[in-house]
Amino acid sequence: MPSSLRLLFISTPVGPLGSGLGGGVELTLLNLSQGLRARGHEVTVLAPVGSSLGEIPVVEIAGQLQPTAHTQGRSAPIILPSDSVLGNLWHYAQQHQRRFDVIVNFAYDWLPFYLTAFFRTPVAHFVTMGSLSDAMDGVVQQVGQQFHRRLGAYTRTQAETFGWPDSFEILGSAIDLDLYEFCPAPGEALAWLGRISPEKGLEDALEAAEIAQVPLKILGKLEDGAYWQRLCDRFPQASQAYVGFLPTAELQQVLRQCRALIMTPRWVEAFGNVAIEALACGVPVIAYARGGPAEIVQPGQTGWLVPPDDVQGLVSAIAAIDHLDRHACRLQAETDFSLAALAARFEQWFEAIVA
Ligand code: HBI
Repeated sequence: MPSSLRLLFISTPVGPLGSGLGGGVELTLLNLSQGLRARGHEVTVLAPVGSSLGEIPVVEIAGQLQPTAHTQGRSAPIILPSDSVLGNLWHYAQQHQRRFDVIVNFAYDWLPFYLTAFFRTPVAHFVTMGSLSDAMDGVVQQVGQQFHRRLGAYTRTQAETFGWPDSFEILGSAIDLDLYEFCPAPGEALAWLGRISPEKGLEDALEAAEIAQVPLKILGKLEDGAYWQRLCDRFPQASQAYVGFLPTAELQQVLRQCRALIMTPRWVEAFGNVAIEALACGVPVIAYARGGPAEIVQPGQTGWLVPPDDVQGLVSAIAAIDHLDRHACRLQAETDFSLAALAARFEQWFEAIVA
């Protein structure tokens, strides 16, 4: 049994854990903390005030939330609000670093990467999105060049967006499969799941469902109100299709009844946790062949891959859902995306860093 590691996980500064603002990172942090504690490691999580993470204890840090990186442009300057929670998180880490064997950063922000060289305790970075800005690319590359095996990513496609994928450990993702109940016989509706924000391309799913004359259920955090208003103006059925931002238990109750999940990412989705949530319920995935979903979907078995931004391609895939095998979907989730598999991959990464 490998020795127990003392791990400090530092969360995203864009919102408290549980608010949905942190997107996939919230699920990753919860699943990883649970999986690593089950393997006997000591996990401490640092996050903004108001955070909750299941039964995992969280040290809450005050300060102003960070604006989201995914809405800035490539040449966006690095900004830090006054009394930034990001700065306060890393001040706490600096003060307490001796209590830990590895400090793991989950923020997609410049400061933690820049601070790597200033810490005695090894700092590792789980990169949660693809390349978004020149400033971030620069500091991520700096860590990749100055330190060995300190960068982790969900998928190789995501790592490739930075241009030097070999510097990244590819760690995939996972979900707690016990929370998702297989459904052999779904209803009529399709599902769309995710932060309602332009880079997720919800309009294509609405258009494809309209053409295919199939009902669509929309679930997720209503992050960009103006964007949602534009969607409702263009698709009057959108507002009653919106089910809400549900906790996992309720979410999977709706998701498992659906014939397929539609994923329409405009950007390189780093992973697409929603894809494995669907597979765990036996729900096949129809996705643009872009980013993480392209590495998850097994075409003709557990879903269909569609040329990016091709709405007609989505319609054809919707017509071919019945060729897919719902049991194969659940099986893939159990084989590749269990908590135990994820924790083992991260444990291996941390052991290599500490060695
Ligand atoms: N933006 N500045 C910033 N920092 C983050 O950690 C961050 C973000 N935008 C989105 C985000 N994290 C999460 O949704 C990731 O899971 C994608």
